Amino acid sequence: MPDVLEDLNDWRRTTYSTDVTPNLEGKGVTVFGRVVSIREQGGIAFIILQDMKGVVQVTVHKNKSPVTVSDKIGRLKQYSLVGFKGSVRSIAKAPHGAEIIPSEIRILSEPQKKLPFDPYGRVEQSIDKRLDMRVIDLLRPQSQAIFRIRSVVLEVMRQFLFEEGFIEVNTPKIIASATEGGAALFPLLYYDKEAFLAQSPQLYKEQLASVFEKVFEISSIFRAEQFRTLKHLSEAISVDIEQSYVTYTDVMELLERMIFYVVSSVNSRCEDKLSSLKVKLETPKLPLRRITYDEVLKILEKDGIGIEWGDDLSTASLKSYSKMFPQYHFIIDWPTSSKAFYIKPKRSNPEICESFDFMCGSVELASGGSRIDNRKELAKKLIEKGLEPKNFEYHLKIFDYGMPPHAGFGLGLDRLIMILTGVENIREVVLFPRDPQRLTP
Ligand code: AMO
Repeated sequence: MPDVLEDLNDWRRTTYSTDVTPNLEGKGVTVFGRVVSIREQGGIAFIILQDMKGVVQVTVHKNKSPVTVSDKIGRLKQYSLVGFKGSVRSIAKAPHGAEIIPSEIRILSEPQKKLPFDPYGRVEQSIDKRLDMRVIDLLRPQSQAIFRIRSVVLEVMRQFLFEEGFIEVNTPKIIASATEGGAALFPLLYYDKEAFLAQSPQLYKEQLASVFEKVFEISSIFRAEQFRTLKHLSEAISVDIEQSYVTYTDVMELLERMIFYVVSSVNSRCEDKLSSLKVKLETPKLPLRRITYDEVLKILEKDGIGIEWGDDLSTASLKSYSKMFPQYHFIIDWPTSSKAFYIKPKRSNPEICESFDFMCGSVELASGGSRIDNRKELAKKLIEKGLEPKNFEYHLKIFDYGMPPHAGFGLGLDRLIMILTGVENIREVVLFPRDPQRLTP
């Protein structure tokens, strides 16, 4: 370790970078952060320091500074982690209109290797290269903006759901049986038994809604997707809600109000982050459009795209149809055969079920519906879907003790963040994404 490195000892931060403003003129401050750049000009060194809030300029007049400071500045490397004690001076050209004239510096850590790429540079790196060194990539202003927006979204969603009277629950991620028929499972050895990673908290959230009435969970869902696409991950985060004594129309209304709240909050709290990503968010006008599956098929037919009634909407057909509906909307009343076994068929026409997909353009952000709340009917649907009721006995037996009518949805958090930050690849909005080709970092 080079001899210049020092310990933190009794140094503690007094001020964040963005709070170094002309208001603090002449005041003493202690700041910490990473050296973004060092520029020398006519015996003056300008250092840009980045901390969790932003950047601050530290200016060293080599002749006027204490020898210890100018000495260390001479050896300071880009990307080092340092602390400065100094006084604040107003200067219009500096970020936030002020800079720090340091009286002391502590170099706490410095890079031992050349960075694989410059996170502050202008050269665009491939996403794979960036993900291989994700922690360095996270220093980039764009990545910072994405993950700070993501954190605000999580915060305000929780706030919204708590205000609506929901309680947050945690359900097991090592489970005994599939819930989302189509999407493949990750099997694992659980002691001497076969188990799976949870595709969804579906059955647990339904059971819990029978007791707590309004529950939500924000957690990982695992899908063994076979293909690498821009919208699919092997591990995604889902915002799941389930509510008793309501139907799918009520939870759609809840979902659209939640989206309205999220978009309004991101607009008011993340203005600088959105502008650094060059994104303008339009607050959705409620109620959102509800288009039936049958209507979508008619629209596609006019466009020359034939979809067999009962089939899912292909990516290509959604691309075409989304030109007409580029904003948030619902596709409702899907064929019963196209949805999971727990979705309730309509009493008036059991070929159609009380279900919805929540879309933004061609991106499916959430799906949900009213649930079957009767044991016999649920067992029958399991068989129709080729599933074994005995594998679901742990769930079916709950219905023997009374199950209220209930409905809910699962919202893909990562996909929502893609829309809110305007990125095309879902991996951009996940810290350490998992896909068929990526298991590290
Ligand atoms: P579904 O399977 O439609 O429904 O999943 C809900 C939402 O989760 C997101 N999602 C994904 N995001 C990224 N990568 C994936 N591989 C992936 N798979 C799903 C999507 C999707 O709309 N139990 C039901 C929900 C319910 O009815 O409450 C379910 O899991 O945005």
